[in-house]
Parts: sequence; C-alpha cells; structure tokens
Amino acid sequence: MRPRPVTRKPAAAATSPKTPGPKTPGAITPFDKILIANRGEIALRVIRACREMGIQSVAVHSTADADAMHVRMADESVCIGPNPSAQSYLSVPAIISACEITGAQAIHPGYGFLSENAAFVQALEDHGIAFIGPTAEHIRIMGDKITAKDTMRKLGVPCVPGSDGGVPDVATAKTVAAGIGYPVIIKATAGGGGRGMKVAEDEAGLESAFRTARAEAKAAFGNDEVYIEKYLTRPRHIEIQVFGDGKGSAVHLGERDCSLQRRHQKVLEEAPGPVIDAGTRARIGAVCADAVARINYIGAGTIEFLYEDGEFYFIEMNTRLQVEHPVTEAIFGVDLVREQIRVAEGYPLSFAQGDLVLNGHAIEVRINAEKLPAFAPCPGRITQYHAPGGLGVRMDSALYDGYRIPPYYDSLIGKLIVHGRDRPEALARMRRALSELIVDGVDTTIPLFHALLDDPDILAGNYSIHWLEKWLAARFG
Ligand code: MV4
Repeated sequence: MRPRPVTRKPAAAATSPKTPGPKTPGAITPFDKILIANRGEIALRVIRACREMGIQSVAVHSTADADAMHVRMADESVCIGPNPSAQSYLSVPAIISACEITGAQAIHPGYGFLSENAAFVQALEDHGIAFIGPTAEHIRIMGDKITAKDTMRKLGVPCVPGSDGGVPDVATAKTVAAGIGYPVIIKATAGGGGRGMKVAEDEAGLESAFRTARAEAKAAFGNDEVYIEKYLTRPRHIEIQVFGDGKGSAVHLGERDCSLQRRHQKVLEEAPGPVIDAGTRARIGAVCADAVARINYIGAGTIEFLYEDGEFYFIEMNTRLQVEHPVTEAIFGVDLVREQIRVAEGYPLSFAQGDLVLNGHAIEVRINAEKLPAFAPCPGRITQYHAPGGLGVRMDSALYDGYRIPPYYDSLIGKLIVHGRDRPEALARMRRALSELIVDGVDTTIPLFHALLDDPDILAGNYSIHWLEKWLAARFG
C-alpha cells in the first residue's frame, strides 16, 4: 500500500516576494522557502527541519522519482528531468529554473550530487540564490587536496608527513619517499574519498605506483597532479564535526569513528570514538574549531583524520553535511540542519562551545539495497517496510510499503541510528532495533549488521580501517 497523497495548501503567494539582492554583510535574510536539491532520506531530513522552522519546502525529482517520499512530503515539487542524475539531480540549469519558478530563496544540497560543486555554488551566487553551505571558495580550497592540506598545516592542524605540495616526476618522488620512509602512498590532488591512490611498499615499487597514480588521476579527474604521504598501515578513520558562522566563530562537536568501511563506503559509524578520551577530544576539537574559525568557514564541515598510536593526521576536509551526521546530533542534542539553515540566513551560531555537552553514545548503520557477499545493488519493489521505534531509536528512510527502488541512484535506503547512555547500551539497543526492522522485497545489508553486532572485536571497539574487509574475506572468501 502506498501512503495517502499529502494534501497541503500551496505555499502562500508571496505578497512581497523576497528578491535577494547583493548580500549585505551582517544582514539577516530569513528564508520562507527552501528548495532541496536531493532525494531519498536526506531530502526528508531537510524537509523535516524546514517544517519545524515554518519554512516552505520544494522537492525536485527525476521522472523515476515521481512517487518518491520526498516529493510527497515537501510542500511543492518540480520534475527537473529524466532518470540519469546528470540530467536531473546534477543539472544546474534545471535546479536553478526550479528555484526561480517556485520562488525559493535558498537551496539545501544534502550530501553527494551538487553538495561540493564550487561551480554550482558560484552559479547560485550569480543568480542571487542562497546556498545552504560554505562559499564556492571554501569548497574549491578543500576540493583540491594539496591546497586543503597546505591550508590546514598553516592553521596548525597536524598532517600526515609527506611531500610539500605536488610531486612533478619520479625522481622527485624517490627523493621525497626516501626522506619520509616506506611504505608511501601516492594520492591525486583532485581525488578524495579513496579515488586515485596507490601504495608503494619500497623503492622498487615506486615508479610504477607513481606512473599508475598519475595516469589514473588524469583519466578520472582530468588533472594528473599527485602528492606523496607516509602510508599509515593500521589507522582508524576519525572525523571531527565542525560548524562555523562565517564571521570568525566556530565550534566542534566531537568526533565520529568511521573506520568500518568497505571499498571506501562507510558501513557503521559511531560517536564518540571508542578509543578517544575527553582530553584528546577537547584538544583536537579546539585545533579544528580554531582552524575553521580563522578561515571564516560557514556551516557544517568535517575534518577527516587518520588516527594511529595516539596521533591525529589530517587527510581531507568535507564541506558538506555528512550521511553520518545523526550520531553527532544524538550525543549533542542539536539539529545540524536547522543550524545550517540559520547560519545561511545570517544568524550567529545558536550554541557556544561551552553549551555543547557530550551525552552517551550513538551508533548508525547504513541499510543498503544490496545483495551480499558482493554488495551488488539490488533495486526492486519493497513489499513490506516496518521501522523500529522506542527509546533512543531513529530511522531516517524514505521507504514505504510498495515503494520501487529505482536502479539509477545509490543503494542507501535507510539509516538506523540508536542512542544510549553508554556504548554497551547503544549496542544492545541497536541489536533490539534491528530485530524490529522489516525490509522485504529486496536484499539488504541488514543481515551483515546482525553478524557484526555479535563480533567480539566490534563489541570491544577494537577495529581499524582494514578490519571489515578482512572480516568479510574470512567469512565469504
Ligand atoms: C591514507 C591511508 C594510509 N596512509 N593515507 C582512503 C580514503 C581517503 N580519504 C584517504 N584514504 C587513506 N589514506 C595515508 N597516508 C589509508 C587510507 C585508507 C582509508 C582511509 C580511511 C578509511 C578507510 C580507508 C581504507 C583504505 C585506505
């Protein structure tokens, strides 16, 4: 059964349409209508924040998504193109047209799609449409990994030892690698998220790693600039949530441990990190908040680190709201999307560092429509959906009974987030919530979580970035 169509009165015709002119510094420009340039659970997440703030929401969708929940839940919707993302959710002219047709003053990009596209943000600036996120310039700086690292190092953020900027040729690569010691990793400056990286175990392997990394970078990004770092062999992935007001103030909201990944896709995230103590959190958090304050960063950001033997090493900064933001919301009791909208309107942050008190422990699992063991995408019709509930349970999903998962987009169909007074309580709550969750009709990653939440290493918080791939290889070959 499909949900009843939602009948809502159309957005009140704007008697005095807000025509955002050139931005006045320090001015507050409240939004009365926001367009969400995304789909799925994150579109619902933003629509929910808008409704609580009394802001009208506009959904955009492709042909395949005409019956999607974000379209039903928004106050208005606009079909922006055919199924391929390139012609719909990634189409800058289609999205700007939808904004102009509906009179939305701002766009929330969610994650993925256009969320870290500097040219898109630039185009919005040119059209007088507010972007709920950082400036095009901040996106550009952090999108180029060499510039990002150089910027962060100058701001006092600890980085992985490596080349000072780009490495132009094999001879330079050999000199740099000899200086830092093997193993080393060669990364594309235009890469990130695991794309365009090659490890060299010793000098014998360096030339081929360097040439391969360059060629792959050129093919994938049209930019063959690469840099070199010491390769850390068994780090954890710890990321710090930061939030800036764009006027020199910023806070941190602790860390998330996202080490459980497969092929650079996060599978389970938790906050706080099982091996990070309060003093360590305060220290690295202060460094990160200070860094983003000094660049006048606005909105939500994530500073990614590798963490090994008690030390943090910066790798990348993400200039968007992340998939796993709910674990941070749970332990700090804040609404990060509401805060993104408020700072984009020009308000100061609604909390100071001292107001942010970490409470308990939160865990998120990503429910993907995928068939194990290969994690092959598994689109199809949902014959039955039942979300878990109860104390400390949050299910962010756009599923409903009878929904057809289209084959065109990513396979994330839901996020189950639990919050407990401590880690053992959160783990028990996750097992309980998973036992209530029903997603029938397609294969999902749910069975993986039943198994993971019984594993002694997971229960002990004892895992690095390589743990999951080894565990999967041992179970499924
Ligand atoms: C590294 C590394 C080891 N040493 N850099 C992968 C994604 C990208 N964000 C950075 N990545 C890595 N960079 C150095 N100097 C290992 C990885 C890495 C990884 C990092 C985080 C989470 C999962 C990972 C899986 C494989 C490799």
